[in-house]
Amino acid sequence: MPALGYTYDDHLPADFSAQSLRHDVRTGLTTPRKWLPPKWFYDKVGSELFEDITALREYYPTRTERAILDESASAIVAAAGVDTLVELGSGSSEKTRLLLDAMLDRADGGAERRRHGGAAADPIASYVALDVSEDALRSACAALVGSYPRLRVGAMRADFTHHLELLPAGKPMTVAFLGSTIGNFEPAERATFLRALRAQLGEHDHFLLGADLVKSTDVLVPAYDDAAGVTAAFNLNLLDVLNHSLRADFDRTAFDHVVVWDSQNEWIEMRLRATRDMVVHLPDLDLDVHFDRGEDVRTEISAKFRRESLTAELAAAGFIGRGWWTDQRQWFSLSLWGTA
Ligand code: AVJ
Repeated sequence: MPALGYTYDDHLPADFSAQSLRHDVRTGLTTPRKWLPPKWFYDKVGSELFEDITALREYYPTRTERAILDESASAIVAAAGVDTLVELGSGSSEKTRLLLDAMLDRADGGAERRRHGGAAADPIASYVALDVSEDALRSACAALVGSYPRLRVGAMRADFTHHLELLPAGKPMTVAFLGSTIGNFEPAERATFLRALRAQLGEHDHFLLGADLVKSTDVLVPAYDDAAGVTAAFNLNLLDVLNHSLRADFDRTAFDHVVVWDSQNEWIEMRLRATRDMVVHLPDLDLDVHFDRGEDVRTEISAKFRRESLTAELAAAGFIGRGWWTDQRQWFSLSLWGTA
């Protein structure tokens, strides 16, 4: 047992983030319809701003998902029969605690087993956190080790869009993908991701998905364009991330935070709109980027789902519905999927 109390496996090269950021920025800013992937929002400041977003009155997803977990974690765990929980994009692993509590309670129903064999501290369940951020992994796992003496905790630094083949095999596992992070994928990426995940799961494994649902634009738009301007600051921080990590010279006062509901695709788009003509220099990429006044850079899509179409997408990837939990207003869903 390592002194940390958790195992740490790094599957990414040390310069992974730097290299993929360079690649993404070059790709996204040299195309006629400029875009940047949302994963680069989450530097230290961006992660703090996201935490602030989750507490906003207008931003319902986090608290709604937590309310569903509060209500239904035991039912979910009972349906999945979880021994090993693997969480993709685990971040702070904060909401995960509700699932871990239910898992440990359930495993302890085998208190019998504990009394008759093994020391009191033998692990009765396992949790594997998978994230690209070493800082997030280490602080989340250290905190979990402190709170859950009977949980085996592992951290995997990996990118869930590329490294699903690294998922642990053996014990029946449930792979959790919470917070509607899946909404950041475009439909084609979603299909690829779901198939890749399905290929890693055995017949007793499950997939637990947190997905935000389609609802009135009166609710959706303010959730991404809050009155206090926290989401605007979160969006604009992306320019600071580029300035700091690529020595770019974006003037963040020359961009507006723009939120659009795309009713065709049923997704929210966040954009940064240039308020004047300008040239931005990215010396680390040996690149100058021209912006026209009024030109947009798409920084995020946040797709919203319906039960029927989600079920069809999951079925196309080889998953079968095992449970659907939602809040009273049906704003957010947690769904459990089996493989056989
Ligand atoms: C973390 C991707 C689920 O899409 O709602 C919050 C990120 N962006 N406000 C979302 C986000 C703007 C969030 N996800």
